Amino acid sequence: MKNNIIFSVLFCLIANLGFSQTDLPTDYLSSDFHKDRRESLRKSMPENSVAIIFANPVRNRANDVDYIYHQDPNFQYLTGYKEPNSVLLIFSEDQVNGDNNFNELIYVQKRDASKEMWYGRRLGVDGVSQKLGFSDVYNGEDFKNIPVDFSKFDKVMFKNFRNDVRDSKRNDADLYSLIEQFKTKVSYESIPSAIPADEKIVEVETNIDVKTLTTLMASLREIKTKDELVLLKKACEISAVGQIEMMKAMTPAMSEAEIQGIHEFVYKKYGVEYEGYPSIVGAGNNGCVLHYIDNSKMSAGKEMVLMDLGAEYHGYTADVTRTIPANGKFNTEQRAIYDLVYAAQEAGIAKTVIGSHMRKDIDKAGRDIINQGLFDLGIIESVDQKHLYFPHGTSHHIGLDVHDLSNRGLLQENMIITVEPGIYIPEGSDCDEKWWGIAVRIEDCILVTKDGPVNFSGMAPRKASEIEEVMKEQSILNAFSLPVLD
Ligand SMILES: [Mn+2]
Repeated sequence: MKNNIIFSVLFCLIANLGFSQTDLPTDYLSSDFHKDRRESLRKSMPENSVAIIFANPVRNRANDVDYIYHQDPNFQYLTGYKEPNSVLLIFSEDQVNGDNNFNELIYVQKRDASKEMWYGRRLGVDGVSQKLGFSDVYNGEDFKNIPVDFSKFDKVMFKNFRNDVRDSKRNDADLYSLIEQFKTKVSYESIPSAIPADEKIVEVETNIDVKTLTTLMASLREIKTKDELVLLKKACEISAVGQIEMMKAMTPAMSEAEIQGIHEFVYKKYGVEYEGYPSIVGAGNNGCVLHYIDNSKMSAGKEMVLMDLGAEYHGYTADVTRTIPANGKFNTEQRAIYDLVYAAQEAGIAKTVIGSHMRKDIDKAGRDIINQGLFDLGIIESVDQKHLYFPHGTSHHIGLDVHDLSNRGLLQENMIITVEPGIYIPEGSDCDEKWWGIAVRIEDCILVTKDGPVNFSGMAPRKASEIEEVMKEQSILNAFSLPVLD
């Protein structure tokens, strides 16, 4: 009882004084944007269907510390709600419940004075209805009484579960409970993919569909709206500025971690919330590990440093890579490989136009150049030789995910993709050892427009000679000296 009084007082403080939110960014996507996206999804849904989208789970880092929460991108796209433990339902047609008609429902985290004191403000039912523009909002604990009979729909569409969500016990409105309650309501145990392979003898009649929703969401998300492009452009430009500042600041004594820190410092100066993926900074041979995130080498020395980082601005992430010589000047071998990758990227960017195919056109254009070049340099024995020096594809969409959802058809206006050829020659490769430890990737974010490709990250130099010019500039960061510690 005493606790309740304390919490009530706290709640008033939190609601009225302590968390009055002022001086926030003013360029978040509006509730109208999210509402419009829900309308578009609804229009694309099959007749008599319902789509169910769950929030992302909270992930534990260790003991009582969780990883920073990141919303499920589909959920984010359709709602703008950033909290966990919630579920959204979108119906293809109006549903009737007594005298209430609805075509969408959202169940959200309940307000809780003590939790909010520790972890920050929750929007709650009122906040979600006022700020996010939903008219039918409920607390998660009401989900078990949802006024919906799922058996009457032709299709109940959701993304299949991975069964990796923790049960926090004691809470019947956490994500685990919402999912378990949902599974019971839709007779989830009867769908073929939920049954162990050796028991799949009888074809089961079910209205559950765990495939279509992803396709529908991809059709929406792969074409960016005007509002999304504003945020993506900003994310790309900030990432490019990070690259430029790092080119100026680079010295052979710098560690991979310090280089990472300079990029991320620039991001924060611009109000970026996160990195869109763990930052990759690999000097020399480390650059050959495609997703190298240890960033633990103590000094870059005479190597080239591959820097693949992306600012995530209001949910939208860039993906930009530059590879630069730590001492400011490419040596002969570094320059030969660099120029080859540059030529491949130029060819790929030129093909980033309406009607192109990411693999058959963009990737092929660059790969042909790289194969010919590796042959000319004597690194491979024929242009058709199978090799692992360019082991990844050239392009992917970017957006709320760094590898954004897409149906991978032909390019259309307002799609935005990366063009990122690379050459990686690990130590011990079957070629002259003068090439060993050279790794180059150049990556930009290219918008497809009626007037051809637009490079959102083009502010950061890509040409070898231009990189060397920028690296001659001084950086204020070189004067930043800290005490030596034992
Ligand atoms: Mn990429």
